[in-house]
Amino acid sequence: MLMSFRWYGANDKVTLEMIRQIPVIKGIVGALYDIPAGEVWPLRSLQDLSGTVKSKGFTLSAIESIPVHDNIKLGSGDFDKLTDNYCQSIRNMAKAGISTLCYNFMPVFDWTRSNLAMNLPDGSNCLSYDDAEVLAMDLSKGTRGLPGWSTEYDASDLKRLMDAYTELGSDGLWTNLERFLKKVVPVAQEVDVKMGIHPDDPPWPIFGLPRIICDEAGIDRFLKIVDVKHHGLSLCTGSFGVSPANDIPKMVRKYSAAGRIHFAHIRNVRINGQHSFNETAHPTECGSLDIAEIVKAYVETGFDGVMRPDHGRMIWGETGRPGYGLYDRALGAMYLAGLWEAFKKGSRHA
Ligand code: CS2
Ligand code: MN
Repeated sequence: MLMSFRWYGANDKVTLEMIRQIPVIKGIVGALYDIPAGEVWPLRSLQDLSGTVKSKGFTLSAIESIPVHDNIKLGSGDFDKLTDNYCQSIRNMAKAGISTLCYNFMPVFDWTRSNLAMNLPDGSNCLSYDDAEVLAMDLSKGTRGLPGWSTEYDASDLKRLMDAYTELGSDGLWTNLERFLKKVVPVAQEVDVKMGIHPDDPPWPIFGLPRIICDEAGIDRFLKIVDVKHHGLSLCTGSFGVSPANDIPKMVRKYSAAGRIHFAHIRNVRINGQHSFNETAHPTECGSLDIAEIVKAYVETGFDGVMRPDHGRMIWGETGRPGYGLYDRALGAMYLAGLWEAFKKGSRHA
């Protein structure tokens, strides 16, 4: 297992020098942030990123994420050209020595929250989600000013996209995912890049848009599309875990034993009601997920992929990118590494 930390590049307030002082971190999860969705990620830029990370003593353990262009998800327009570009980005990743790729297939919106700084009783703050608040958001002016959306759409683009996905529905989205994977996965296999899809976050449809990677049934269907090892999961406990029906330790056991988890995102969440939750500190006692059982499942199935603490709270007065401050993620990494060491010493994989 390679304990890693997400880093947003030269503009990140959390620097590689800071990350280096978290004793357990060996890998950096990075991305290029100046390439428009759909274009090839240049070899040279990937090599530069990898070189920067290496010069501070880390491995560039994963790319999170190469965005999948909406025309791929919609199966429209320049689908073939965009997919060829995606394949070329994967080839370039391999040439730059990067082994793991995280991506997602969520229509229009990536992760969605109603509050990016919900106050907790201990004085820290965290990301939270409540269906009623999300559904009350006014999308008629586009996404500007709404919490968390990295891509800004103006009103007419947003409406056009949302109408197209609504018409497509989840069957159409599955078809396009299948078309995409049948072209991309053979390339990933050939160049030995492990692909892990990130689940939909939250794992239910929002604004009537289809979402398909939400539970075990969805994962089973997904993995069968191309039944090879390089086609797998970025299993995010906090994304799947806000649905009480998802038994995360069981899912980890099943898919890790099958060798299909390449990237483990670990974060805890507190479920407050139907489609309502907030993120919490990592330890089991802080939320609704049994993080110790989850790490145990990884250890006992011999997980050898990339692991990272996922979103943290903002603590000790820190401000910055919601979910991606330094302090709480560092505490999370230490906790996960402690659990890992303890279970490893007690298991036959020691
Ligand atoms: C999030 C996502 O849960 C998470 O890790 O921060 O934005 C995630 O990076 C993407 O959905 C992966 O494609
Ligand atoms: Mn995640």
